[in-house]
Amino acid sequence: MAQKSRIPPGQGVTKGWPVLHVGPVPELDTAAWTLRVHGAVERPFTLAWPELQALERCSPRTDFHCVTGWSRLGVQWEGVRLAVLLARARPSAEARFVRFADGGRYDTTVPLLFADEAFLADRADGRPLERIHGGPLRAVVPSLYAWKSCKWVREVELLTEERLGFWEARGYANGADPWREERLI
Ligand SMILES: Nc1nc2c(c(=O)[nH]1)N[C@H]1C(S)=C(S)[C@@H](COP(=O)(O)O)O[C@H]1N2
Ligand SMILES: [Mo]
Repeated sequence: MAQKSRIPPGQGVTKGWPVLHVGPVPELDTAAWTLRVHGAVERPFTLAWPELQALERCSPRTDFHCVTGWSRLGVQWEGVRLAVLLARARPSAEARFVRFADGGRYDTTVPLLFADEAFLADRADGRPLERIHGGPLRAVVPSLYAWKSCKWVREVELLTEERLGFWEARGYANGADPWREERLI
Protein backbone atom coordinates (compact mmCIF):
# COMPACT_ATOMS: atom_id res chain seq x y z
CA MET A 1 0.00 0.00 0.00
CA ALA A 2 2.75 2.42 0.94
CA GLN A 3 4.32 1.72 -2.43
CA LYS A 4 1.05 2.21 -4.29
CA SER A 5 0.37 5.59 -2.72
CA ARG A 6 3.67 6.82 -4.14
CA ILE A 7 2.51 6.32 -7.71
CA PRO A 8 0.46 9.15 -9.20
CA PRO A 9 -2.69 8.30 -11.17
CA GLY A 10 -2.11 6.94 -14.66
CA GLN A 11 1.57 6.18 -14.02
CA GLY A 12 3.36 2.83 -14.09
CA VAL A 13 6.65 2.02 -12.36
CA THR A 14 9.71 1.36 -14.51
CA LYS A 15 12.85 -0.32 -13.26
CA GLY A 16 14.90 1.12 -16.09
CA TRP A 17 15.50 4.74 -16.89
CA PRO A 18 14.07 5.79 -20.25
CA VAL A 19 15.81 8.60 -22.13
CA LEU A 20 13.60 11.41 -23.39
CA HIS A 21 14.56 14.69 -24.98
CA VAL A 22 14.16 16.71 -28.14
CA GLY A 23 17.12 17.17 -30.44
CA PRO A 24 20.64 15.83 -30.10
CA VAL A 25 22.59 15.36 -26.86
CA PRO A 26 24.71 18.53 -26.65
CA GLU A 27 28.48 18.36 -26.99
CA LEU A 28 29.78 19.63 -23.66
CA ASP A 29 33.22 20.01 -22.26
CA THR A 30 33.33 20.65 -18.49
CA ALA A 31 36.45 22.81 -19.03
CA ALA A 32 34.35 25.29 -21.00
CA TRP A 33 31.14 24.65 -19.06
CA THR A 34 29.50 27.48 -17.12
CA LEU A 35 26.27 27.94 -15.19
CA ARG A 36 24.77 31.41 -15.32
CA VAL A 37 22.42 32.63 -12.56
CA HIS A 38 20.78 35.87 -13.59
CA GLY A 39 17.55 37.79 -14.25
CA ALA A 40 15.61 39.34 -11.38
CA VAL A 41 18.45 39.02 -8.87
CA GLU A 42 20.61 41.51 -7.03
CA ARG A 43 23.86 39.68 -7.72
CA PRO A 44 24.00 37.74 -10.96
CA PHE A 45 26.95 35.37 -11.27
CA THR A 46 28.45 32.68 -13.45
CA LEU A 47 30.04 29.52 -12.11
CA ALA A 48 32.71 27.38 -13.71
CA TRP A 49 32.59 23.62 -13.06
CA PRO A 50 35.13 23.61 -10.17
CA GLU A 51 33.23 26.46 -8.50
CA LEU A 52 29.99 24.52 -8.71
CA GLN A 53 31.73 21.49 -7.20
CA ALA A 54 32.92 23.58 -4.25
CA LEU A 55 29.38 24.50 -3.17
CA GLU A 56 27.51 22.82 -0.32
CA ARG A 57 26.22 19.42 -1.51
CA CYS A 58 22.91 17.64 -1.07
CA SER A 59 21.82 14.05 -1.72
CA PRO A 60 18.04 13.91 -2.05
CA ARG A 61 16.23 10.68 -2.87
CA THR A 62 13.18 11.41 -5.01
CA ASP A 63 10.70 9.84 -7.39
CA PHE A 64 10.70 10.86 -11.05
CA HIS A 65 7.43 10.93 -12.99
CA CYS A 66 7.37 11.32 -16.77
CA VAL A 67 4.17 12.59 -18.35
CA THR A 68 4.36 9.77 -20.93
CA GLY A 69 3.38 7.39 -18.10
CA TRP A 70 6.48 5.99 -16.43
CA SER A 71 7.63 6.63 -12.89
CA ARG A 72 11.09 5.83 -11.61
CA LEU A 73 11.00 5.49 -7.83
CA GLY A 74 13.75 6.39 -5.38
CA VAL A 75 16.39 7.99 -7.57
CA GLN A 76 19.40 8.76 -5.38
CA TRP A 77 20.57 12.11 -6.65
CA GLU A 78 23.54 14.22 -5.61
CA GLY A 79 24.10 17.86 -6.37
CA VAL A 80 23.47 21.38 -5.16
CA ARG A 81 20.18 22.75 -3.90
CA LEU A 82 18.77 25.62 -5.93
CA ALA A 83 18.41 27.49 -2.63
CA VAL A 84 22.20 27.61 -2.31
CA LEU A 85 22.48 29.40 -5.65
CA LEU A 86 19.58 31.72 -4.87
CA ALA A 87 21.03 32.69 -1.49
CA ARG A 88 24.08 33.93 -3.35
CA ALA A 89 22.17 35.63 -6.19
CA ARG A 90 19.55 37.24 -3.94
CA PRO A 91 16.32 37.23 -5.96
CA SER A 92 14.69 40.64 -6.11
CA ALA A 93 11.43 41.22 -4.25
CA GLU A 94 9.57 41.00 -7.58
CA ALA A 95 10.94 37.59 -8.61
CA ARG A 96 8.13 35.03 -8.94
CA PHE A 97 9.40 32.31 -11.28
CA VAL A 98 12.57 30.44 -11.99
CA ARG A 99 13.46 29.40 -15.51
CA PHE A 100 15.93 26.64 -16.33
CA ALA A 101 17.49 26.59 -19.80
CA ASP A 102 19.98 24.33 -21.55
CA GLY A 103 21.54 27.03 -23.71
CA GLY A 104 19.90 25.53 -26.79
CA ARG A 105 16.21 25.17 -27.56
CA TYR A 106 14.95 23.74 -24.30
CA ASP A 107 13.74 25.65 -21.29
CA THR A 108 11.08 25.33 -18.63
CA THR A 109 9.78 27.61 -15.87
CA VAL A 110 8.36 26.90 -12.42
CA PRO A 111 6.93 29.20 -9.75
CA LEU A 112 9.49 30.28 -7.16
CA LEU A 113 7.41 28.28 -4.65
CA PHE A 114 9.24 25.22 -5.96
CA ALA A 115 12.68 26.69 -5.31
CA ASP A 116 12.99 24.95 -1.94
CA GLU A 117 12.62 21.45 -3.38
CA ALA A 118 14.51 22.02 -6.64
CA PHE A 119 18.15 21.07 -7.04
CA LEU A 120 20.81 20.69 -9.68
CA ALA A 121 22.09 17.14 -9.95
CA ASP A 122 25.48 16.01 -11.22
CA ARG A 123 25.28 12.43 -9.91
CA ALA A 124 22.53 9.80 -9.85
CA ASP A 125 22.55 6.36 -8.22
CA GLY A 126 26.16 6.67 -7.15
CA ARG A 127 27.62 7.64 -10.52
CA PRO A 128 28.25 10.84 -12.43
CA LEU A 129 25.03 11.76 -14.21
CA GLU A 130 25.13 10.17 -17.65
CA ARG A 131 25.25 12.55 -20.56
CA ILE A 132 22.01 11.09 -21.96
CA HIS A 133 20.25 11.97 -18.69
CA GLY A 134 21.47 15.56 -18.69
CA GLY A 135 25.06 15.30 -17.47
CA PRO A 136 27.13 17.04 -16.42
CA LEU A 137 24.30 18.90 -14.66
CA ARG A 138 20.51 18.83 -14.81
CA ALA A 139 17.81 20.55 -12.84
CA VAL A 140 15.36 18.39 -10.86
CA VAL A 141 11.96 19.52 -9.57
CA PRO A 142 10.80 16.28 -7.97
CA SER A 143 7.13 16.98 -7.35
CA LEU A 144 6.39 17.96 -10.97
CA TYR A 145 6.39 15.94 -14.18
CA ALA A 146 9.88 15.34 -15.46
CA TRP A 147 9.69 17.80 -18.34
CA LYS A 148 10.18 20.48 -15.65
CA SER A 149 13.59 18.90 -14.88
CA CYS A 150 15.83 20.54 -17.48
CA LYS A 151 18.73 18.41 -18.69
CA TRP A 152 22.13 20.01 -19.51
CA VAL A 153 21.15 23.10 -17.51
CA ARG A 154 23.35 26.13 -18.20
CA GLU A 155 21.13 28.94 -17.08
CA VAL A 156 18.98 29.70 -14.04
CA GLU A 157 16.97 32.83 -14.67
CA LEU A 158 14.71 34.55 -12.15
CA LEU A 159 11.60 36.05 -13.74
CA THR A 160 9.00 38.50 -12.53
CA GLU A 161 6.47 37.12 -15.01
CA GLU A 162 5.67 33.66 -16.28
CA ARG A 163 7.37 32.55 -19.46
CA LEU A 164 6.19 29.36 -21.13
CA GLY A 165 8.89 26.80 -21.75
CA PHE A 166 9.51 24.50 -24.70
CA TRP A 167 6.74 22.00 -23.90
CA GLU A 168 4.45 24.45 -22.16
CA ALA A 169 4.33 26.48 -25.38
CA ARG A 170 3.38 23.26 -27.21
CA GLY A 171 0.36 22.27 -25.18
CA TYR A 172 1.69 20.72 -22.00
CA ALA A 173 -0.20 21.87 -18.90
CA ASN A 174 1.98 24.44 -17.18
CA GLY A 175 1.09 23.24 -13.67
CA ALA A 176 2.65 19.81 -14.34
CA ASP A 177 1.36 18.30 -11.09
CA PRO A 178 1.37 14.50 -11.51
CA TRP A 179 -1.06 14.00 -8.61
CA ARG A 180 -3.62 16.14 -10.44
CA GLU A 181 -2.67 14.70 -13.85
CA GLU A 182 -1.88 18.11 -15.28
CA ARG A 183 -0.58 16.62 -18.53
CA LEU A 184 -1.95 18.45 -21.56
CA ILE A 185 -4.06 21.59 -21.80
N1 LIG B 1 17.35 20.07 -22.06
C1 LIG B 1 16.30 19.24 -22.05
N2 LIG B 1 15.83 18.83 -20.87
C2 LIG B 1 14.77 17.99 -20.83
C3 LIG B 1 14.14 17.54 -22.01
C4 LIG B 1 14.66 18.00 -23.25
O1 LIG B 1 14.17 17.68 -24.33
N3 LIG B 1 15.76 18.84 -23.22
N4 LIG B 1 13.06 16.69 -21.93
C5 LIG B 1 12.32 16.65 -20.67
C6 LIG B 1 11.42 15.53 -20.61
S1 LIG B 1 10.01 15.65 -21.56
C7 LIG B 1 11.62 14.48 -19.76
S2 LIG B 1 10.46 13.27 -19.57
C8 LIG B 1 12.87 14.34 -18.98
C9 LIG B 1 13.50 12.99 -19.24
O2 LIG B 1 14.69 12.82 -18.51
P1 LIG B 1 15.52 11.49 -18.73
O3 LIG B 1 15.85 11.39 -20.20
O4 LIG B 1 16.72 11.61 -17.86
O5 LIG B 1 14.63 10.35 -18.32
O6 LIG B 1 13.80 15.36 -19.30
C10 LIG B 1 13.24 16.65 -19.46
N5 LIG B 1 14.31 17.60 -19.60
MO1 LIG C 1 8.63 13.92 -20.88
